Amino acid sequence: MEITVVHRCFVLLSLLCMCLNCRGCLEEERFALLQIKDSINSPEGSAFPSWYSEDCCQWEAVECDASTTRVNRLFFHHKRDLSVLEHWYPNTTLFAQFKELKELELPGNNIKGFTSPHELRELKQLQRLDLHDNSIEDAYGFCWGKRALPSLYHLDLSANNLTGFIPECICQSRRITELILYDNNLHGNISPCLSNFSSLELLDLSNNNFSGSFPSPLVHNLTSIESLLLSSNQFTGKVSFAIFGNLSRLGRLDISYNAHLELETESQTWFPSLNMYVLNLAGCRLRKFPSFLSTQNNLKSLDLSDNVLVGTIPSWVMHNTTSQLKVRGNSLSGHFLEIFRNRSSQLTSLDVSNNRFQGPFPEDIGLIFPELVNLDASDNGFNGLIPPSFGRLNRLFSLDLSSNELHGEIPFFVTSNMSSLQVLKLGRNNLRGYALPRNSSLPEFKILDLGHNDFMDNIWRSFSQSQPLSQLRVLILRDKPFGRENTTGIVTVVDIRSIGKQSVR
Ligand SMILES: *[C@@H]1O[C@H](CO)[C@@H](O)[C@H](O)[C@H]1NC(C)=O
Ligand SMILES: *[C@@H]1O[C@H](CO)[C@@H](O)[C@H](O)[C@H]1NC(C)=O
Ligand SMILES: *[C@@H]1O[C@H](CO)[C@@H](O)[C@H](O)[C@H]1NC(C)=O
Ligand SMILES: *[C@@H]1O[C@H](CO)[C@@H](O)[C@H](O)[C@H]1NC(C)=O
Ligand SMILES: *[C@@H]1O[C@H](CO)[C@@H](O)[C@H](O)[C@H]1NC(C)=O
Ligand SMILES: *[C@@H]1O[C@H](CO)[C@@H](O)[C@H](O)[C@H]1NC(C)=O
Ligand SMILES: *[C@@H]1O[C@H](CO)[C@@H](O)[C@H](O)[C@H]1NC(C)=O
Ligand SMILES: *[C@@H]1O[C@H](CO)[C@@H](O)[C@H](O)[C@H]1NC(C)=O
Ligand SMILES: *[C@@H]1O[C@H](CO)[C@@H](O)[C@H](O)[C@H]1NC(C)=O
Ligand SMILES: *[C@@H]1O[C@H](CO)[C@@H](O)[C@H](O)[C@H]1NC(C)=O
Ligand SMILES: CC(=O)N[C@H]1CO[C@H](CO)[C@@H](O)[C@@H]1O
Repeated sequence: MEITVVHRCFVLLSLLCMCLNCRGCLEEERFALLQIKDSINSPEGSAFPSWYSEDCCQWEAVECDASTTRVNRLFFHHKRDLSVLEHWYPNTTLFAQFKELKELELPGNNIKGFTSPHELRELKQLQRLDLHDNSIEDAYGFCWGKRALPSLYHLDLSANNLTGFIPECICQSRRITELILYDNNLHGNISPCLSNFSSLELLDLSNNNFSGSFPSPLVHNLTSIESLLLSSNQFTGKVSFAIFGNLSRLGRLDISYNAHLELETESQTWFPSLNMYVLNLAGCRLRKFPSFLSTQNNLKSLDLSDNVLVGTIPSWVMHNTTSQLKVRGNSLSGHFLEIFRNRSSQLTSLDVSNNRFQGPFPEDIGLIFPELVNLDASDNGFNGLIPPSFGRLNRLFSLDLSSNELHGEIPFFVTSNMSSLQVLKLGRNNLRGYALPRNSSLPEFKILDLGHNDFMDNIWRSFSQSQPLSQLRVLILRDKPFGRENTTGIVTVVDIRSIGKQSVR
């Protein structure tokens, strides 16, 4: 009797174990993962130390389908030990074991190529392949043929070492809607076959060496495009903005910094049906603020740097841009901040540097830009005092007012109330008084540039009377003497962790 009970218990337990096991991962998938672990750690490395339990679905960087318990997502981000200089050549046959794999992410693993790359064709369910930030050279490895990878919609080969032309065969993977190839060495004309990709929603070819005339016919055919990023290439020619006018889904456009591109925005009085949120037209030889911007009410980020804009910033540009505005490197002038009188802005980043703006900063600047994180107003003709209300900008991370005509003292609140400030550049002005007001407290401070001013105080005394600047890494004081000490000609770019204890000369 007792024996039967024990026996029954044993049978039950065994059944339970089998059941638990069958809910775990497949043996062949577990085995493949362990082989991948060996290979990513070869010849040395310590990735995935926790991979040993039975159920590989519980392992780090592995996800399984809840019902089939088959691996459906692998995300090995920066797992290969980069001190091992040898490249990794993953054996695609191992990955082909995961028949239900939907997402394969291998960024930052020093991959130069694959062994038997064509095996990836077995992954009929693969939707996303992310190989960002590796050293892959051969784009032809991604020619899988017409019917292969029928589910793949996202291919990211950015920040690799791809050279040559975009292979035509990539166009055979018709389902791709997101093609990301920025930061490579691709060159030549953009393959015309891409214009057959009418389903493309995201195309990012920035930071390559594509040349020839701007691919207007291609743009015309990308009727589903939402993000089109073609900046920092060698495209040439005169382009009318009208070519983008019919791309009704376009939300993000960047054609900045192409070699000889000249963008024409005013050839017709027309207001495109676009509703853009990011528009980067830096270095496009614009002479005027594009008038169509006055109807773009949802712009978050606008970059018109390094054009040939003159006059002042129109109020509709200031008011309609809600997060980032850059107009660096133009010939803009006037008192553009006047338009904010009694209004506040949601901008988090404003770069007006290297222009010809003048006049004082408004007294209530701290109320105008309550959200500001970065302000660069350097290389202009701003004058007057630094308003103490800067001290209200408690999110400000970086403030650059260098190379202007500011005078007076640094207000105490600027160096005591800006709890997030890490970078303060006030060099090349006519500031005087204490280099750092007494009792300054800048807990996050990392970079301080005070050179070329008329501070009377001994800089080290200023520092010693301030709260510890424990994070300070770089201090720049140039040319003009500080106080009575003979420090003329000093150029100090130092890593200071113990300021006040010793003086650096
Ligand atoms: C790739 O993996 C398969 C399956 O384990 C194996 O048969 C093959 O020899 C491997 N290829 C290389 C080049 O290591
Ligand atoms: C990129 O490829 C070139 C040869 O085409 C090679 O000289 C260079 O070292 C490679 N760079 C990297 C980062 O692998
Ligand atoms: C576009 O696709 C069609 C049909 O597949 C093909 O005949 C044509 O050559 C393609 N166009 C380009 C520019 O590749
Ligand atoms: C643009 O698309 C149309 C229809 O989809 C096609 O006939 C035409 O060849 C394409 N243009 C280019 C330049 O590929
Ligand atoms: C880019 O292409 C031009 C020719 O179009 C060539 O002279 C130049 O060396 C290339 N630059 C790089 C970084 O490959
Ligand atoms: C945009 O569409 C309109 C009407 O459909 C058409 O008249 C115009 O030529 C198109 N513009 C471009 C640049 O294709
Ligand atoms: C701003 O508001 C003040 C009072 O709150 C008012 O005197 C001034 O006229 C207003 N300025 C502008 C430009 O509306
Ligand atoms: C100091 O910052 C706080 C917000 O962090 C602000 O409410 C206060 O007005 C500021 N004080 C001065 C004098 O700017
Ligand atoms: C600096 O702090 C000390 C002690 O906290 C205080 O006695 C002194 O008045 C403060 N000086 C200034 C200028 O705020
Ligand atoms: C400052 O130092 C320089 C070079 O070290 C010297 O030529 C000059 O006479 C000194 N000036 C004073 C005021 O000590
Ligand atoms: C969101 C926003 O501020 N939209 C403005 C854009 O500019 C036009 C013209 O100045 C204003 O009428 C909108 O209110």
